[in-house]
Formats: sequence, structure tokens, C-alpha cells
Amino acid sequence: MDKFINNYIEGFMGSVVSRNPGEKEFHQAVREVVESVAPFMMDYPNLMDQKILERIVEPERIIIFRVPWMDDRGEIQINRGFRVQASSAIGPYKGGIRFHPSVNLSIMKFLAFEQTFKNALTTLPMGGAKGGSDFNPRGKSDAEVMRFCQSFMTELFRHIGPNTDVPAGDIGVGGREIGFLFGQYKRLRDEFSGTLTGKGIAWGGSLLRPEATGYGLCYFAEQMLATRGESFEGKKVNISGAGNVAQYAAQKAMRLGAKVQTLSDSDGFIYDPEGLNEEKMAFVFQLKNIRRGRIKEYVQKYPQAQYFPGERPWRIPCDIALPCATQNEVEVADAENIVKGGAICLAEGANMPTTPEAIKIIQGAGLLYSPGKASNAGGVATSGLEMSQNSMRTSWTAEEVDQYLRRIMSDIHAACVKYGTREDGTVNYVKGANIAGFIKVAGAMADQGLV
Ligand code: NDP
Ligand code: 2IT
Repeated sequence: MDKFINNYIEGFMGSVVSRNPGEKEFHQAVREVVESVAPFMMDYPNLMDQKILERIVEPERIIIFRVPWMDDRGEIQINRGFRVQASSAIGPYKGGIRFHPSVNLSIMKFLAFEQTFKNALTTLPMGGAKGGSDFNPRGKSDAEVMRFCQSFMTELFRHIGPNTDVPAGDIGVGGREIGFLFGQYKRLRDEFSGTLTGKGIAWGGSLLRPEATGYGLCYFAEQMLATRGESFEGKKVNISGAGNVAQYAAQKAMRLGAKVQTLSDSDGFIYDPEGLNEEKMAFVFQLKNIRRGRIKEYVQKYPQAQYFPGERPWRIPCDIALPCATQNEVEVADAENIVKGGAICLAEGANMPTTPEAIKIIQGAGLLYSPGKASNAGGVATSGLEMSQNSMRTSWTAEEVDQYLRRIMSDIHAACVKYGTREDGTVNYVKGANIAGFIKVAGAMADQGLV
């Protein structure tokens, strides 16, 4: 039987690779899901007959468009815009927008594919999508970012809507960009709607949406730790990234009693052996979100910390690793360091930050390990709560949103336990998350016929 399943997986992946040549991140994301769900699917011949897996790896729609804009010197710039609408099986397409020079079709497709399963796990009715551009916001003025966002939305607006597709933020897209995108959308449609999430509190945003991914990550990790009678209290935590997810993961971990030792950006990482505190966090928020500075400036302000240019934080021993920057940022050597440093848990805040080979090392060493689609789902879940508040034309208190968020993260954890518990009682969160997400989407697809 194992051989049969392996042949099935390799045959399936062979066709995915040849239909989507060169898209290595997409292949990686698909393989992980197929390896989890193939053995499960063998017991459901109707899912095989319906070719659910073959359909799920083919996005429902992909839009690629030119984004022309003018920089502050009056020079014309051309970028490429994307929206990958992967699945509308369980609700309107939903997922973030990424502005980063590395953005390409493979990265958009992997993110949209992951989003479909993640959104299914949230328990809320949202399909999967992702969008973005190879535009690099670094070093751009507010006026340039605004002109770019307006040009991007001038094409995107015709493909989205509150019941069609609801974008949000991701790398390089935060409150400022969502504001510019929303303003242009509203102007073009002459309609004030909940078509984007991550909006400002005064104009339809949800309390706690900025915090939600990082907080949700810590709530999920708390549940993982609890399966071994552990908690954040007194633990050394290493975090990569210094953006939205990293900042609020750091704040929550610290408030749960952990010592947060590291933050990073693409230029290097800082190590503060004394750990972050509320005052240092306030400095980081100001540095990153208002001044848009680099993380190395932390050591000018706090000289007991060290800055390591060109390196990632994983060689500093820790108990809990929370990668919150980007895909494939934890490679084999990093995973070996994490294990050697005595870590007990790696919970992903970023999307697919750990390479498949590194995952094997982490799981092989018996660490608690959760894939981003489970542990970072708090962000999109709270986007779903923002959509609900917009539809009801109301707003909930931070306490109400936090209660929902905690419950959703706990439900996702329970789903992982239900479908991922191994014979020895430990939990394979990858298998659990993939199967739980797949069951919901596949069932909806089977119900809705061949569309
Ligand atoms: P931000 O743009 O706010 O921050 C991104 C951080 O990661 C920055 O510190 C950035 O450094 C670093 N980074 C980005 N690209 C690279 C790279 N190629 N190599 C090294 N470092 C890099 O993004 P978010 O915090 O929103 O997103 C971080 C991750 O979390 C992403 O994987 C995203 O998909 C995921 N995520 C985000 C959610 C959200 O709600 N925002 C929800 C769920 C997942 P630098 O400034 O040098 O680029
Ligand atoms: O990867 C993600 O889940 C996000 N960037 C958040 C998407 C959303 O719609 O809030």
C-alpha cells in the first residue's frame, strides 16, 4: 500500500511540475499537502473520481497586469501585478497582497494555495487567494507608494469585491498601503464596502487585526506547549523578522513571560541577551512602523545588544523558535542549530519559512513543529471577523475580538490533534492541518459539482 501511495504521489507531482515548470515554491507547497492527504484520500474513492486534488492545484483564475507609475523624479516605472484566485469553494477569495522585489508567479501561487487550506482551518467561510507585485517599497517616499497603490488598484478593482475577493496586507503591505488601496477602490467603485481588510479603525477596520497574526501564533504555540506540560513562562524565544508578525509575536511572547532574544531583517539580526521589554518594544514599533528604519538601529539605542550583519538568528540557543520573516528562511544548517541549542518548539509565523529538509530535522529531533497554515491563521481569521463586522455595520471591542481569536486558534489546534495524532500520542501538525483543511475544501467542491 505504501508503495502504491508513493507511486501516486510521485506521479501526481510529476504532472504538477511539468504543468507548472520552474515554479519551485509552488511545487514545494503542493508536495507537502499531497504527501499528507494522499494516504487519507485512498479511503475516499469519490474524491479520487472527482479529481479533487487535480482541481485544487489549478487556481480558479490568475490575473497578471502591468502597473505603471511615476517616481518622484518624474521617471516612469513599470511593475508587474498579480492576483491568484485559488479557490472559492467555501467562500469569497481571501488573502493578502505582498509588495516585495522577489514576487513572481511561483510565490503568488504557493501563497494562494496555502491560503486555501489555512482559511478552511479558521472555521470561517473564506476561499483562498494571494496577490502582489515586484514593487519594492523600501526607500520609496509616501507619495511614490501612494501613486503605486493607486495604479495597482486601478486594474485590481475590477476583479475584487466584498462577495468576490477580499485582499489584505502581507510583506510590504501594512496600514499605509491598505489606506491608499482602499481610497482608490472606493473612488473607482463609488462604494464604501468591506472589500479590503486591515483597514484603519476609523474607517471599517477591526480592533486587534494588526496584532492578530503574532498574537494568534503565540496562542497556538501555547496550546502546542501545553501538550507537553510546558508554557512560554521563562522560555528563551528567538524571532526572525521585525515586521507586523514578528512585532506582535514578540509582544505577546514577552507578555506571556518569555525572554525574547532576537529580531531580524534581510540585512541581519539583533541579539539582546537581556530580552525585550515594553519600553524596547515601543522603540521597535516606532523604528519600524513610523520611521521605517532598519533593525540594526536597535543596538545604537540598546548597546548591550549585538547586531550580526548578513546572518539569521537561529544559531543563538533558544527554547522556542518563531520564524516570522519569509519563505525558506530556516534551512538545514539553521534547523541543526535550533536542535543543538536545545529548542522544544518551532511554530511558524511566516508562510512556509522552513524548508522540507529542515522540517525533517526539526520533526526528527522530536520538537513540536507547526506549519504556518495552522499557526499563522490568526491574521486571516481576524480579517474574517473584520468582514463580519463590516457586513453587520458594527464594531466589536478588542476583548470580543481577542476571545474569537483565542477560540479559533484553539479550534485549529484541536483539528490538528484530531487528524494528526501519531500512534505514540504525539501530534504531526503538518498532517493534521493539511487533512483538516483539505476535508473541508474537498467536501465543498464535491457538493458543488464540476465547476
Ligand atoms: P512585513 O513586511 O511587516 O515584515 C517582513 C519582515 O520580514 C521584515 O522584517 C523583512 O525585512 C523580513 N523579510 C522579508 N523578506 C525577507 C527576505 N527575503 N529575507 C529576509 N528577511 C525578509 O511582513 P509581515 O510581518 O506581514 O509578514 C511576515 C511573514 O508572515 C510573511 O511570510 C507573510 O506571508 C506572513 N504572514 C503575514 C500575515 C499578516 O497578517 N501580515 C498573516 C500570516 C502570515 P526587510 O525589511 O529587510 O525586508
Ligand atoms: O498570509 C496571510 O494569511 C495573510 N497575509 C493575511 C491574509 C488576510 O486576508 O488577512
